[in-house]
Amino acid sequence: MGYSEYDMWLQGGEGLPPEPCFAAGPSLPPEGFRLTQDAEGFRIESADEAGRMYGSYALQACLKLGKQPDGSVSAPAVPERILNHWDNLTGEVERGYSGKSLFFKDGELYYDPGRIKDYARLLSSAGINRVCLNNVNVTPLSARLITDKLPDLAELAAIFRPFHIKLIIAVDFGSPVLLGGLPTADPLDDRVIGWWAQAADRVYEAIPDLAGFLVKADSEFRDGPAAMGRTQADGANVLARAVKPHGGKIWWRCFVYNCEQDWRDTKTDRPKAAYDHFFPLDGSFDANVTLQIKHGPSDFQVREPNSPLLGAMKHTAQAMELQITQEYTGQQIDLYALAVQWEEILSAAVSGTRTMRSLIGEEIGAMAAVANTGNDANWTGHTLAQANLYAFGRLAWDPSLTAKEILSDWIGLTFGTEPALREPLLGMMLSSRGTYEKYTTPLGLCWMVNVHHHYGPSPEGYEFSKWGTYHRADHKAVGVDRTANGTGYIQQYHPFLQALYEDADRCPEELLLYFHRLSYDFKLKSGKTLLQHIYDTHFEGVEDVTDFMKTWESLKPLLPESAYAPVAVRLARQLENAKEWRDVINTYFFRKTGIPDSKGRHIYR
Ligand code: GCW
Repeated sequence: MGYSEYDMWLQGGEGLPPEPCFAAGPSLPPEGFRLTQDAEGFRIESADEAGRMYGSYALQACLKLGKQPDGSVSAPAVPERILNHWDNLTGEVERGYSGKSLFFKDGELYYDPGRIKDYARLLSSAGINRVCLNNVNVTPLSARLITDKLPDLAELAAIFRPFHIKLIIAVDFGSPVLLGGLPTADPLDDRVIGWWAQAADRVYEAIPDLAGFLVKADSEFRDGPAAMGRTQADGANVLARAVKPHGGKIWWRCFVYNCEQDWRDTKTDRPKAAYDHFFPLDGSFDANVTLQIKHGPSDFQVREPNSPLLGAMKHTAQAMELQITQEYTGQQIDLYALAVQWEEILSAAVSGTRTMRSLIGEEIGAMAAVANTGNDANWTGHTLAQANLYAFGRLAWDPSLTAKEILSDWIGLTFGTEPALREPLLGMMLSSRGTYEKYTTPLGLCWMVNVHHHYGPSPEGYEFSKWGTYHRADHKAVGVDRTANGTGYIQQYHPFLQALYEDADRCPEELLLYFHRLSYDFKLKSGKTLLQHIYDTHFEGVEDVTDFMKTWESLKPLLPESAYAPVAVRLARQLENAKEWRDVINTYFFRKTGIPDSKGRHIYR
């Protein structure tokens, strides 16, 4: 028997229906399955072992949710559904809010094999099939995962393998120097080409089904080809050629920008960087290179437009990168159901006729996301943040799902289908993203966070820094003009979107301050001024959190104490955070403008 049957029917315990019948479905797509039910029982058809496993999970979910198998074929929209851990070998997790690394400690691989097996099951049950365990910011320690740490990594790969999950390794572009002792990492140097080929041979001998390497190059002080006068394509291709004989791939990140900008420089505009660097290179990447592009042009902010690079390159494989870990979205203290934001991202237009969703499985051939898991007992710190991991897997499999469907399933599978619990919790989770946006940075304002750790408000924390993240608020206006008269960023979009974004009266309001510099008395569709809208949302956001607390309290009798109490503690912390944001942001704008709240609420002086 394959893994899936074993897990489900022999370990599953009492009360399960008879073992399903597994049937070959040679015409079904890879990893896909068809689930049916007749008088004999359940039947799972699939063309391969992975399909049997996913079909078994789907049946389990159906039974738990009280749904009937509908007999349709379920198959993933993209063949690679990738999780990126930002775990360091020290055991620390960059932007991690769920404890320490599940895989590493004190410079070594260190893990509980039973827990990793549970984790592999967890990920595969959500549809995830590729995992990179180490941080894209590769340290000298973790660079050695492709040398002396390789045998240990191979043991971990073996735990993931039965769950149809392949590993990816994040590598340092400077490895030929760092590990190989070469004088250069120049991708066109024969010694470097040879070094990477040998490194790949060694790695694939240890882990023959490794999916490939992930690279962050020329980004935030990482080594990269630009420093050697070479292009991003030169850099990616040297690695691609090394892994190609083994069937491997390269995921090359596009988060390349100038992180040493001078705030006085108003011409350089960070959101333009990815497109400027990569679009001209369309067609020069080898076929086994995938460019991994963050969904937005800034950096996982609460509200950004979609990256104009996604879908723009017609001859280059692309992956969309999302962030499950809540770096800028409440750090797993504040409730934030990312499925809502991701549904918006996928539903947004990329032209007059297409949405981002329609590119998934076409121009965008893979989905990747930064993990939110760690060694906390509940995996994700905030129990309700588990829904974010689940949502990523579900959306990567089927981008047409709505946030409501996904969250409703998650609540049903986690806490049961009792409507008295499910409906209020669903309502709370669905509104959580809007609430967070209200009390932090509405209208696409972005970047008013505390520096370094990125939790809590600091309106000018990044205003005079080198990171290229400015809102340029003064006493009259706020926002960066990204129109043709400004930085010209909007011109990177399809003409349909250019027309929409250029005009402040037509621009989607939630993105107004991303694209425009507007005076505080600019009138919104509601008739309110921009400033009054900012005041209002900040007061409302705090009220919303108070409502979340009441809702959660009302659900106490229906929840296990182990779920209830820790979330209640986090909601109380969220309320403090929301109040801090409200007061700091409202006071900031009041001090800039001297204009009071039209409703006379208290704004600190
Ligand atoms: O947002 C920034 C984060 C960094 C991260 C970087 C990236 C891994 O603050 O912690 O580094 O993005 O995506 O590479």
